[in-house]
Amino acid sequence: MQAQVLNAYMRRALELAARARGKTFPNPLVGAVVVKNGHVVGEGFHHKAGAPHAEVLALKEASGKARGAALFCTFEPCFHFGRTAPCVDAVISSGIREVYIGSKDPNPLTCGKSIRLLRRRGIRVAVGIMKKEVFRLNEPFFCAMRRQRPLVTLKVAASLDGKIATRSGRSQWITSRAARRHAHNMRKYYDAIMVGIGTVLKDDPGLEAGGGHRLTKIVVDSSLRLPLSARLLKTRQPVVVATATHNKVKEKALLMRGVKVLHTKRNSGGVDLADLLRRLHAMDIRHLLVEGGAALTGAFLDARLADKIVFYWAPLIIGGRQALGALGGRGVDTPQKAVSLKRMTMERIGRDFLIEGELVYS
Ligand code: AOF
Ligand code: ZN
Repeated sequence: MQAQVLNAYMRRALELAARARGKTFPNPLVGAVVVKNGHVVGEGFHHKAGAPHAEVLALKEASGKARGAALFCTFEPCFHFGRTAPCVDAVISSGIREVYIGSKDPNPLTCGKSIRLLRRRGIRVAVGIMKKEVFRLNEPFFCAMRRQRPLVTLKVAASLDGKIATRSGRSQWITSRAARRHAHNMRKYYDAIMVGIGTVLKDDPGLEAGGGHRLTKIVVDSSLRLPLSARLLKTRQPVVVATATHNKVKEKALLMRGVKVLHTKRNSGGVDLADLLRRLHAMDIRHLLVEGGAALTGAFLDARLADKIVFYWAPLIIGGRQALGALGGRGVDTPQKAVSLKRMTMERIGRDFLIEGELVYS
């Protein structure tokens, strides 16, 4: 098959995979297409963790037509017994003759093993078709497998002059309703949301994603100040409090409300974020949205642990030396050391701008 044709089928598999965006955590987004004599005879995608894998669904739809056909899958079929049986066995027994793979599965349980097995069984395998696109669709999963921590995105909403509050501490509202609604909608693409205790004490946010989306709420609270009446405790979503102190009475009260208390290593700023991320990884959290405040987002940058930023930029000038800037922490001491943005995009949301990019540390 020509490269263009291969890409077209892989693009279809990617399209299918993307339909479940935000719904498969902790699993990746995977799509599969079965092609016979130039016709698509089976399609499938992974809907959610615990549900059948993409390849199995596509092969099921193709049924007998899979014999002698080509399979396009965004990920290498799995090798292991997990929540489901290995896809690689299903591929082999279906009589598929050629397998076109977007990317190797970075999960060490599979990582290359299925590719080798398929080849040993005389099936033609090509790997790396639209690999970049597959990677981008699954960045949280690749980050988890390679770095043993969730992918971290910082969300900031600030005025033209980079302020997130006025000199008297008022912050409602700097960005428009449209931008706020947009930010709220984006929460469904994450499996965890994090704020610092300062933000909870000041704004008492609910941190909901809506639509029944499961979003673990995490509060970074070095000295366990979280009020038991906090709004974020009032829903069924899981809540985690990350702390660097011990307080038996408070911990028990939190536990009674279903809150998980995570004790992390302590550093000069309180909770050690690298340690916290390791623990969140152990809880299978893949994609973390850090919503503030300035101290927490600044600490993520100082620790070089933030991967991306979404910045809502309002055309308002607040001014004032005492008005709080968007990012706290220590920051850098020369412009050469500033964190820069790669693959930046900018779009208009109502009257505001949304700037997104990957963070590059110098
Ligand atoms: C595939 N096809 O559609 C997906 C794969 O717990 P399980 O059994 O659902 O397995 C999850 C792992 O399987 C996941 O970590 C990743 O390595 C792979 N995902 N593989 O062949 C699929 N979603
Ligand atoms: Zn599988």
